[in-house]
Amino acid sequence: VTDEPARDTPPWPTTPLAVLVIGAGFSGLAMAIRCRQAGIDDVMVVEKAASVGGTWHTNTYPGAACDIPAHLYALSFAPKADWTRTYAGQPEIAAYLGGLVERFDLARCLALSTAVTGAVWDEGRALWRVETDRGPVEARVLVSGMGALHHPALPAIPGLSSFRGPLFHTAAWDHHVPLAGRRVGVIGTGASAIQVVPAIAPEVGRLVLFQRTPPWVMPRNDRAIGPRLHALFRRLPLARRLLRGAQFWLREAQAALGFTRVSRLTRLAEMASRLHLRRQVRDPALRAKLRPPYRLGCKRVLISDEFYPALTRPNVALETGQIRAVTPDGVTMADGTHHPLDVLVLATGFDVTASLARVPVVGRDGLILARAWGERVAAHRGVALAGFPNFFMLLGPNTGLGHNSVVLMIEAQVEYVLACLAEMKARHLAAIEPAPEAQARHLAELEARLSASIWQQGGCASWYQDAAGHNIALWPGTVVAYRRAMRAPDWSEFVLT
Ligand code: N01
Repeated sequence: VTDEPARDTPPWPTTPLAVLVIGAGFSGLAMAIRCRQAGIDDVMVVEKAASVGGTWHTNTYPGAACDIPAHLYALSFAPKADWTRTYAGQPEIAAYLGGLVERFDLARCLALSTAVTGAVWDEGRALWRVETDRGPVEARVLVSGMGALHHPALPAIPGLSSFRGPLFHTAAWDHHVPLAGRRVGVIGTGASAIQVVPAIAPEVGRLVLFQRTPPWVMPRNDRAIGPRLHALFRRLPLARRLLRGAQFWLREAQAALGFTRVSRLTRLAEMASRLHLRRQVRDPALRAKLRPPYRLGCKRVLISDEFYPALTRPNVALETGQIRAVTPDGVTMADGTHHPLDVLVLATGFDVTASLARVPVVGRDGLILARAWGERVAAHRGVALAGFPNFFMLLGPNTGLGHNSVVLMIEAQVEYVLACLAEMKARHLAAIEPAPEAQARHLAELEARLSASIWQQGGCASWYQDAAGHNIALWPGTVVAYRRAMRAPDWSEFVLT
């Protein structure tokens, strides 16, 4: 994906907007579309990249694809009949999101290549003063669609910056670097790495995969979806909805049956994953290195039919030792083994709290968001925060999913925010924010459920947790339960002024 210059930039607002949305990924685009459909025309989305798409614009690494079926990973009000595979690749998802701009006439409310640098709540005027690199803008309501998987986490490995060859993170893939015949190292074995490794293994001269913790991997069963089904889905939208419904309920059943706890289902899934490994890797020594030492579900469960076979290729080595240092010409292990490399890829994940922490958001009485989150990153129902009036987060704390499509969570949140906006209009409110007691109650309920979850009990560390071990990323229930809780805001949980 090339960054094209921004087009159709709307005139810069000189009077306060009704709604300003930060980020033009799934969340921001959904918010803008639904605002417009609800009759709120005075909405603008600012996006620092030159194109829409968010994570699907930036993550262009070879093999990038979604591990949720495409029909389920699309907005319910913007279906697409002709997804070409069960699991869509990054180019197709990026094109889908790009297509929403024309489909919903968003160009006039989209400011691309515009970075938000800070936002301050103006109590006297009851609005947000937002600074961008294009100038200031004011809005009565500020919505963050910045996402969590956004700022690359770079590993604290000694000597990293001394590496002489090309070195880049999966989320900033350098497509100018030729890989053919070269010695490539990949650090990490999460969702990004297991897609990159099989995609580049046939091309590179030698690939060394540095694994710290082996992932649980399940079969993927990806299939091409042909023109016949496309035609059927176009002629008979009900058929597409039935497929989406089946994909949804299959995943919901897993959560309802206890996928978020150590349960019988966990053991069954572990057996299925071990069978997958046994079928794909004949070498017992390699198999032993790939057996996870923690319970399935503790980290994100990965799906791939190509990852294990890629590791059995003669030009691929799995290194499970501890990395001592990166040197100018490769990676040295704690036992002294040295892997000479030409290119080093960091598939080391994301700093999940960085997005909002790096953009100073200052609420009532000078309260800085990063400081409000000092003890624990949290939000009332994952979307709003006491002390931050008229501020909403999409895919905020504890609203990610390990089992189903996050697009469904985003839609529930967008509708919740719209209900708040409608209430503000109907009751001529200047400001709305969660009551601290309601927020504390929500958090206590969340913590109680999380403490019994597989993510706390499964014996692993992951990006779901903060340094103190709190899971700050995932919703510990079904999507149905979340949607039910979000169907209509309970005004007793809010301070309305
Ligand atoms: O990142 P990760 P990711 N030395 O944090 C290792 C979504 N996503 O980009 O497990 C050595 O999962 C780390 O090791 P360990 C999805 O939600 C979705 O892969 O901590 N290794 C781990 O193996 C996903 O969960 C899709 O021991 C180091 C890896 O780096 C999320 O993004 C595709 C290290 C990081 O894994 C993040 O996935 C891609 C060090 N110092 C991403 N530091 C799809 O939809 C870290 N590691 C398919």
